[in-house]
This record gives sequence, C-alpha cells and structure tokens, in this order.
Amino acid sequence: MSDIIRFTLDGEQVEAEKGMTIWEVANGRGLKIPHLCHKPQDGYRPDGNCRACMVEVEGERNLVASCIREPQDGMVVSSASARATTARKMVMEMLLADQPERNAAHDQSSHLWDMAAEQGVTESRFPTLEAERIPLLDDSHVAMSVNLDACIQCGLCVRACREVQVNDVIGMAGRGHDAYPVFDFDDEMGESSCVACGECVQACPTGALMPSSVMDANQIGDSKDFDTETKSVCPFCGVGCQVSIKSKDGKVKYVEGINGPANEGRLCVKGRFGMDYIHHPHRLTKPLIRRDDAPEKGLNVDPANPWTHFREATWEEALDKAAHGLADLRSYYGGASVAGFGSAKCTNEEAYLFQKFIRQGFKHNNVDHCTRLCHASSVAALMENVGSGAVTATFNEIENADLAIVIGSNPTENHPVAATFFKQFTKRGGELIIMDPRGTAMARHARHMLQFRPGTDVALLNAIMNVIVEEKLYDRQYIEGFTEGFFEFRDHIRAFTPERMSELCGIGADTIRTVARSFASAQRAMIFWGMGVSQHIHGTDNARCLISLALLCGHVGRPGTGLHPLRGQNNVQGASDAGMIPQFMPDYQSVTDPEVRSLFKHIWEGTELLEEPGLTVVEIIDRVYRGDIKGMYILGENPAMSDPDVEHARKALAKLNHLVVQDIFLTETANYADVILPAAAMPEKNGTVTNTNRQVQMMRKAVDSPGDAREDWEIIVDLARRIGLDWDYDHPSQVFAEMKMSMRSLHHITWKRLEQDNAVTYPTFGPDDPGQSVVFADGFPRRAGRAKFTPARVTPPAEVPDESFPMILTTGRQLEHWHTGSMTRRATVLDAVEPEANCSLHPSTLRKLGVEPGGMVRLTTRRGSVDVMARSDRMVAPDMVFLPFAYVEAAANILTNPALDPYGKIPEFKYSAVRVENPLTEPVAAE
Ligand SMILES: Nc1nc2c(c(=O)[nH]1)N[C@H]1C(S)=C(S)[C@@H](COP(=O)(O)OP(=O)(O)OC[C@H]3O[C@@H](n4cnc5c(=O)[nH]c(N)nc54)[C@H](O)[C@@H]3O)O[C@H]1N2
Ligand SMILES: Nc1nc2c(c(=O)[nH]1)N[C@H]1C(S)=C(S)[C@@H](COP(=O)(O)OP(=O)(O)OC[C@H]3O[C@@H](n4cnc5c(=O)[nH]c(N)nc54)[C@H](O)[C@@H]3O)O[C@H]1N2
Ligand SMILES: [Mo]
Repeated sequence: MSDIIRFTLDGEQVEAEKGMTIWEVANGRGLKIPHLCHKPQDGYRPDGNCRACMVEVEGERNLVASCIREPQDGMVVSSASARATTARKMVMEMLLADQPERNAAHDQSSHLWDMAAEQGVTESRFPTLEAERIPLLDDSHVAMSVNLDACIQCGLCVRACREVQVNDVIGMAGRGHDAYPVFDFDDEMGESSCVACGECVQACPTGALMPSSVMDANQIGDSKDFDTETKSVCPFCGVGCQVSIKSKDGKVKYVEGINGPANEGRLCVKGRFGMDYIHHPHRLTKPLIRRDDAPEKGLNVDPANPWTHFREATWEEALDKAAHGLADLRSYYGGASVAGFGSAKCTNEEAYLFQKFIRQGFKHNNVDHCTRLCHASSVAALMENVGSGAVTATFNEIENADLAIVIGSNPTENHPVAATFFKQFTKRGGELIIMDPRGTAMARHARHMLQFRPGTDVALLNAIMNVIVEEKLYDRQYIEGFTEGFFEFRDHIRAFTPERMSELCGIGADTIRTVARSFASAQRAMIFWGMGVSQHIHGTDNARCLISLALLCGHVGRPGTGLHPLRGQNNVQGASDAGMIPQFMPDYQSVTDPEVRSLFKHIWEGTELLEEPGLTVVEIIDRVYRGDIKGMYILGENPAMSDPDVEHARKALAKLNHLVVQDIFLTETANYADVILPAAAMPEKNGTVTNTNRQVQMMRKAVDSPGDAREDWEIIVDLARRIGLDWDYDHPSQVFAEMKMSMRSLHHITWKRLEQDNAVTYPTFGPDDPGQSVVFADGFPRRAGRAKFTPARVTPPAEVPDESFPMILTTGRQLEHWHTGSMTRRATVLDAVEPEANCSLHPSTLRKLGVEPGGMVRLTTRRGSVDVMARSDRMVAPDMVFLPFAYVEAAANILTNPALDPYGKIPEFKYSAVRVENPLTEPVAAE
C-alpha cells in the first residue's frame, strides 16, 4: 500500500501523507478551517471535541471533524460547501452565546474571537447561559486569572496540565454543558498544588485562563496588545527554553514558550512569570564609585539608598577608576595579584572576552566561574574517562529510552521543563529510577525510589556495578570495542558486595540487585545527574561511578542512551566552552599544551600565555584572604552568597584593595566593591548561549536596559582598552567569529545561521545538519577512541555528625528562586509565591524539637549559625535538614563546609554536620 493518499479537496486533486488529517492537509495548502481544541504550533494533538472544524465528505451523512479525520484514497471533501460553513458558523455562535460580551472579553484578541471573526460571526442568536450557571471568576492565583465564564470545555488546559507538563492538577468536573476545569484540593487555583508553569494559559483559546499581568481590574485583557515580540532564550536554567517575549512601551508584558529544540513550546514558572526582575526599581542604572568617606566595606548597603557608601559617576570616570585600579596592582605586584570571576549568566561572547581579558591582560589563568561550585567534578570525571565534558545525549533523548536513572538531581524544581519530558517518559511506560537521600516530586513517577544515606553514592553505585560484574550482565562486546581498564575495574569492584554496601548506603541488597539487573537488561538507558552527585569531596568519584556504570552496559552513543549531567545556569555550558576555566582555553584545550598556547599566541596577536593552570574559585578566595590576590573583577556572580563558608569569603572580599563588580543589582558582593558597573540583563542584550543539550542558541534583546546600563561585552571591551589591550570589537558577532578560530565545537555554526535557525546543536557536520543529539557512536575523543573505567573508593564526607553537631545539613534549591535570590526575589510572582527564608525537616524531628511547622529553628555548624523558619516535609530524612541558599537573611553558606574535592575542586555543599535547635529551648539529638 502506498503511503500517499490522493483525494479531492474543494475540487482539487491533493495528496496527503499517511497519518495526516484533513485539517492538516487543508492548512498546509493555506486553507483556513477554524480550529479550537488543538494547537498545532505547540504540538497538541487534535481532540475532535469542539466541532469548529467540520467539513463535508461526499457520501457521508454527517459532517466530520477535519482535525481528527484522515483522508482516504478517492475521498471527496468540501471545506467550503454551504452546509459545512453554515454548520461551522452555528458551532461558533453556540460557543459565543455563553461567552462574556464581546467588549468585555477577557482576551480581546483570543483565538476564539479571531476564529469567529474569520467566519464573519460577531454575535450569537442563541440564548446566553442562565446567570446561576455562569462559573465564578477566580483571581486566587498571583500569576494567572481564571475566568471560566469564557470556557468552551475544549479540554486544552487539562491536556496542557496532564499530558504535556504532567502536573495533574487540572481536571474536568461536571458533565456536558456544565463540565468545567477544576483544580485539585480546592476549586481555587491559588489553593491547589499548581506549580504555575502556565502551560494551561498558553493553551487556552478563549481567555478563560490568562496571565494576570495583562488583565485590568475588570478582568479584561488583550493578548495582542504588545508592540514587539522577540524570540529569545530564557535567562534562568540550563534547559535553555526558547521564549517569545511580548513587550510594550519598553516593558515585558508577558512571555510564551516557543518551539525550541529543548523545550518544544513549554516553560516553567520562572521563564513564564519571572522575567520582570529586569524592571525592578533596584536595577543599577548608573556606575557607582565607593565614596572616600564611606563606612567600612561589606556593611549591608540598601540597594534603594546606597548613597552613604557609593556615589554616582559617569561611565568615563568609573571605567577609568575600575581599569586603572587593576592595572596599578598589575604594575606594583604583578599580574597574578588580580583575578577574575566571570559569569554563566552572560553570553558566550562575553565569557570569551572575560577570560581573554584576564589571560591577555594579566598574563595568567586565574579566571573561573560558578561551574566550579557546580559540575566541576562531573566535568573532571567526564574529561578523564570520556574525553569530553559535555553531555553525550540531549535530555530529550529520553524519548527513545526504556530506562532512566535520575540521581542527585531534583528536576521538577530545578530543570522543570526537562522534568516534563521525564514524566512523559514514565507515562509511556519508561522505567524511572530515582536515587536521592531526599524524596523528590519525581519519585511519584518512579519505579524505584532509592532514598539512600547522603554522601554514600560510591557505595551504592559500586554495589550496583558489583552485581552487574558478578552476574556477568555487562556488555562484553561494547567493553572490548570501546573501553579500556575493564579488568582492573572488575577486580576492584569485587569487594563492593551489595550486602556490605547496603550497610553504608542503607538500601537493601535485594533492591540493589533488582536495580542493577534492570539497568543492565534495558535496551536503552540514560543517566541524569545533578548537584547531589557533584557537590561532595568525592564528587569526581561519584561521577566516575556513573560513567563506569554506563560503559559497563554499553549505554552510551546510541539513541536513548547516554550520560547527562543536567547543567545549571542558562549559559554554564557555554561559559565553560568559551574557556572561563583556569586550566582550559576555549574548547577545553589545556593551557599546559604548548601547541594550544601557540595557537592562541597567533590568534591573540603575540600574547604569551602562562602554562601554569590558574586557581579555582575557592582557591582564589583563599589567596585573597591571605593577601596574595589584591584585586578582582567579578562579573555576574555573587560569591558573597554562593561560596561555601561565606563569612570567610566575605572577610576575604573586604580585604581586597580593588574590587570591580559588574552586575544588574547591588548584590551582597557589591557591598565590597570599589566600583560597580551597571550591566544590561539577558533580555536586554544580544548574543549566543549554550544549554545543557549542547544547543547554541540566539538570545535577542527584547527591551532597552534601564538608565545608563550597558551590555556586558561593551563594558569588558572598554575596560580592556583601558588596561592597554588593543581590542576592537563593535558587535558580539565579531567575537563569535574570533571564537570560531580556536573552537572546533563551533564548526559549521555561524552567527548568520543562528540568526536564522535560532539554535544549532554541536557538533554539527554541515550547514544543513541541525546537530548531533547523540555523540560517541563510533568511539570517544580519547586515546585509541576508548573510554576508560576509573575505579572509585568509598570516602566519607569531610565532616561527619558527632555529639556537638549530630545532624546532617544539605543545601540546594527551590522551584521559584534562583541561587542567591538577586533576581527571583525581585520578580513579583516568584517572590509572592515563596517570600520567606525556610528550611525543611521531617515532622518527627520538628516534634522532638517542639517546633510547630512554620516556627523558627536555629541551625549551627562549625562555621556559623542562622535562624530560619522550618517546614515539615516527610521527604527529608529524620536526621537531615534541607536549606535552600537563596535567602540573605538566613544565608545557607554561613553554614557550609569549604572542603574541596581534590580533582574538581568543588566544595561539599551537600553535607555538613549541623546542630538543630529550637531557639526557645535546647538541642535535639539525632535518631
Ligand atoms: N529553581 C531553580 N532552578 C535551578 C537553579 C536554582 O537556583 N533554582 N539553579 C540551577 C543550577 S546552577 C544548577 S547547578 C541546578 C542544580 O539542580 P539540582 O542538581 O537538582 O540541585 P540541588 O537542589 O542542589 O540538589 C539536587 C539533589 O541532590 C540531592 N542530594 C543531596 N545530597 C545527596 C547525596 O549525597 N547524593 C545524592 N545522590 N543526592 C544528594 C538533594 O536531595 C536534591 O534532590 O539547578 C539549576 N536550576
Ligand atoms: N549552599 C550552596 N551553595 C551553592 C550551591 C548549592 O547547591 N548549595 N550551588 C552552587 C552552584 S551549582 C552554583 S552554579 C552557584 C551559583 O552562584 P552564583 O553564580 O554566584 O549565583 P547567582 O545568584 O546565579 O549569581 C548570578 C549573578 O549574576 C547577576 N546577573 C544576572 N544577569 C546578569 C547579566 O546579564 N549581566 C551581569 N553582569 N550580571 C547578571 C545576578 O544579579 C547575580 O548577582 O552557587 C553555588 N553555591
Ligand atoms: Mo550550578
């Protein structure tokens, strides 16, 4: 049978591919058949329930819904017959009968009214709904307005919530004409378990669900009331969702997801409702210089009233002062007296310029950024054993997998859009295995939830691999063809029996065996991991285990298989690729390699580079503390909040002779600055960013930056000229062109191509290849093309609980807040949803403490103490406390341990010994 169907549509012979609907064929030919219950552009399958798209088929008594009907050979379809058009108009009129008056429509430009207008329908002849049946308006949610009087029961919101985002909050209640969407727990959205992804708002065709930001007091809004629409990339996490930013009069009005390769139209609460941080009155609008009569450095400066500490300056004066301060230190003490922290919140071009600024300007490699606190250990292990630090497969490849492990990662909060794909995978029958000391929202979707003891990843993973080796479940052919070091590894792993490891990690030997067998027998399996793996003094060992596990079973290099450390910041992959790391030049080319240095000497016009690798984030702060480093340039990072043992870091910052901070807000770090340079935020600038999937994407300016704030790259260039570098860039595209000279990953990726396609995955093999979502099918970028098994031993955390500090403190994140809170605590919706510093403890622990949920607890470690509100959470083990690090008033990093992993140089953010007290009574002992 042929896959092409030939039929007649409105008198013309047309062809359709098998599986297409009549509506799709018509739409492809430019015919406009109304449609309401499906959204082809966002990938919502048609439902056939709204009857707005009826057409006539010769020989059939009833009209058919063209959105679900597939044509057959020889069929004669008429979309424009009198019968079809009349019927469609009738449907439209019936729908409109129950709508609010046209001039009171909640969305003046709703898809429904557009569709009606296209058919010449402006009002309805049918009686309107009886007043008592009109559902109430619900403005209980800060971000979304619910006006069910405009609901046409199309069910798109339910599908958005259940099928696309898999949040399962919205359902339909009632029957027939009285069926309306309802929210779980309560009829009010604001009281439900809704996570405010807003997918339903984006899906709703009538204005029944709208972003509150476009509504007036009478619940009238207009989704087309904007003057520019900019396609860009979300500035928050490493998923790299493509967004359409609708703005009016220089302000963001609302944001929608568009069809990027990673997000396929979806967004989370931050991307959709969190962009207004850029309009906060605290934005830096003028360069600031510390006053000569300022109080001592580091006191809390009020961002709204910094005038006792800082004064405004012109750009000329501020740039001169910033640059000369650094250059003077260079001439008195040598280049190594100055170090730089760059930003993963800036573009690739800015990251490249920043590392070049330090390397060329100060002739050393003391340049690093937040990747050090993040996946440095994962990257160390990947470079060592796979030969490349990036993911081997995009997260979307989970579509092709039949099993996935998610370990030490909380994607529903931290990579929420990736999480939607993970949840969909389980709905299709995929086997999800979660390994995490804390229960996560994803656990509900998992086949196995291994809630093991924190810090015992090596024990657990080695036990799993022990089973695979002992039971010979490994993929011998793969191991022979693509790996090295197997025999040593096999001997090493023998000692780690499930029984012995079970005592350490707390997971039963049987469960370990079951999981090992499942992973080994899966056809295609992926491993995703996060900070729970990397942020330990044995983070590199943890990642080595995950790599070995995948190699053992050959789960790399094929569709639906792979290693995927979920990258954190929106551009941490790109910033690392661009060389903002002390041991690597762009594209992970080692500074110790003379050929690499000579390549850059050539590109950077004679610059001699130092072969000694530079210092990492925590090492730099230590040198500052000791007085060896006297000047710093900190771009878009907030170490006074994000570094471990932050009191120490703050003391260090206070000692600097000269600190230049370039940010969009007056951060805790800026409290220590001598000069503060106001930068444009991501939605205010142009450039490329690279997400966790290796997708290089075009970020575009949607609105002007406030006051005199300037794009980061321009500021870096101006500073470079002032420290004597002969730089000449007028546009980020020129920087991108220079990056291509040394970066193979950008082969076949041009600025022009990105402008056109918005995204290209690297590596790409040609101008028409969208890029490789899976790599290493034919071997690895290592010696002889082989990946390596590196055995890992069990190492205890640097600081274990004892009598004085009997519990375990773990730190991390929450859905609504971004890291140090500088952005999200200034985003209206996000701050309203999560306004107060909090920690989470098991209900039994709270009971012992005599603290009610919502009451205060005191957390004390060897480094400091904070008082913070406590929530009751059964997901947290009874001997643990979870504390997010977004809140300055209870800064988690006052408590954390700065001990480092020897390879990745990452601190142990995930494990400190802590004492938890009721500030009103005495300490509690551990279980
Ligand atoms: N909303 C939001 N999203 C974010 C961010 C944000 O600040 N806010 N930040 C972004 C960044 S930069 C990053 S790096 C990512 C981080 O994303 P994740 O890696 O998901 O971040 P965390 O919440 O720090 O920790 C993840 C998990 O590690 C677990 N864990 C703790 N100790 C251990 C252990 O010993 N072993 C194991 N296996 N697990 C453990 C915790 O219980 C937690 O579930 O998120 C990104 N996305
Ligand atoms: N206790 C604890 N500490 C941690 C972690 C943990 O899990 N627990 N996680 C660690 C991890 S994984 C990470 S990645 C780090 C993150 O640590 P940081 O990178 O220091 O944290 P952010 O708050 O993301 O800082 C970004 C800064 O950039 C600014 N910014 C935003 N956009 C722009 C822009 O366009 N231009 C400029 N110039 N500035 C901009 C913001 O205002 C903010 O001050 O924190 C680490 N610290
Ligand atoms: Mo991170």
